Amino acid sequence: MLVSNDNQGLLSSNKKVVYLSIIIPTYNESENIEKLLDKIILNVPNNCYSEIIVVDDDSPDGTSKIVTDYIKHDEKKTNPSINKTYHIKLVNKKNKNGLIAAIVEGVKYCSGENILVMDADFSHPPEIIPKMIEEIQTNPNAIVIASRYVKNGFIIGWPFKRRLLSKGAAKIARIGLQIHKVTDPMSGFFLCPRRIFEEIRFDTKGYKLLLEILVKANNVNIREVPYTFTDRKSGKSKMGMNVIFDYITSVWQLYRISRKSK
Ligand SMILES: Nc1nc2c(ncn2[C@@H]2O[C@H](COP(=O)(O)OP(=O)(O)OP(=O)(O)O)[C@@H](O)[C@H]2O)c(=O)[nH]1
Ligand SMILES: [Mg+2]
Repeated sequence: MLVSNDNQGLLSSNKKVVYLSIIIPTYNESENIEKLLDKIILNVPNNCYSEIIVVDDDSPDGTSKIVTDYIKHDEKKTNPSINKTYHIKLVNKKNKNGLIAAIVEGVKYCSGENILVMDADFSHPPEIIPKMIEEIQTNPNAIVIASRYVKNGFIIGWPFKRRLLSKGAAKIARIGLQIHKVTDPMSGFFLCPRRIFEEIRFDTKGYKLLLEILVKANNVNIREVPYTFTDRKSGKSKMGMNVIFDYITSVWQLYRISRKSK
């Protein structure tokens, strides 16, 4: 469990302490993961106890070895007299069966009260994490979504075709699944109470876990935080025809589930 120690002035701030688990699914992210961990540690506010859980599907580029070394080095460099407010875990999966499966596996290792999910490729800027935490503090029963499509949200680096595809897919989901209030239901960057994950049985496969949460979660509020999505600069995208096919299949599956529950 995430245990509280107060050696870094953590409880001296007026804000309530947040117990946070951050899940980062990785596949061939050797060029990004080290820098990303540095950035997350730097940006998580000091009223948080956090655990960072990297879920790697045995990436051939050695991502998990980099994380293992990072954890060892981090343990050595930390002054033992200072109680750390974060720790890092690596979950090494042996089978690659998609992003949703990786996140769901990561949830089993979480002990934080709240779970934040983000990509490893710097499309999701760690600088937004404090704003998302502020939102959940004022609204503990909310799903806090980092959104590209709410006012002041932007996308940098995507060609017109990719933007169109993303906007079109979001529209299909919003209309078809009746989640009109959410501007970015396909965001992969969100924060919510752990209980929401525990109450849902995930049926879809592929990429869009938030969509399934939005369809199945009961009695939750939605908060959206604008951010600028930047296309990855390092490593390879896993986006392809199979991702599009999985998306269509899961929207259809969720559509049938939402109709049955009415
Ligand atoms: N563990 C695991 N992680 C995955 C898998 N597929 C993708 N990821 C990770 O999930 C995150 C999102 O994947 P991306 O390839 O960036 O996919 P995307 O963001 O939809 O596509 P781009 O916009 O092209 O970057 C990244 O951190 C990937 O490393 C998978 O099968 N298993
Ligand atoms: Mg990406």
